Amino acid sequence: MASAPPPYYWLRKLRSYFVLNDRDLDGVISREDFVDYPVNRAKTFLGETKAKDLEILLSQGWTDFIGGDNQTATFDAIIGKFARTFTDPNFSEVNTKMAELMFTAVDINNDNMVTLEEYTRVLECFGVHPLSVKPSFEALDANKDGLISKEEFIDAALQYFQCTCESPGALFWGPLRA
Ligand SMILES: [Ca+2]
Ligand SMILES: [Ca+2]
Repeated sequence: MASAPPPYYWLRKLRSYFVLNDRDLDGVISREDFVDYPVNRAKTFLGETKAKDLEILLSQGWTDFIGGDNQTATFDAIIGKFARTFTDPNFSEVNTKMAELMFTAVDINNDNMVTLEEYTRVLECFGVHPLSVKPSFEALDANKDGLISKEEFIDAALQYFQCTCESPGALFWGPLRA
């Protein structure tokens, strides 16, 4: 079966996600890059409980979306995993579950809403500069009430990993980097 090359804008988001996570710029994402770096920062920025939530989420993410059983993942390997969005009807469901888990980690005070401060602290765990967070927050806040609801958060995550054209969710992980 012939398959079309992945759409440019979708690839650009995946490239940005890769660049964000390749902490030591060696061209592969290791488990240390993907799990240990943000979890260690989360202990400072989010506290031990949310750092643990994040560790569970990212370990699951590593297995399902990034490295699988391997210790490192190349960009092509990751593209292969995320390209399931074009072939696997259950991909949305898996992605939604991950986004729900992430919302739990992001909602630091557990009031079911994410504030700019919470989102800033979480993205800082991933190495996004605080000054870069506000445009993302505003993009994700679809109803413009100054808060990100669980639904808005999940929508944006699905847009990031599944939309092939430009959408507000492209800023889910901060500004595009590639
Ligand atoms: Ca909150
Ligand atoms: Ca909102």
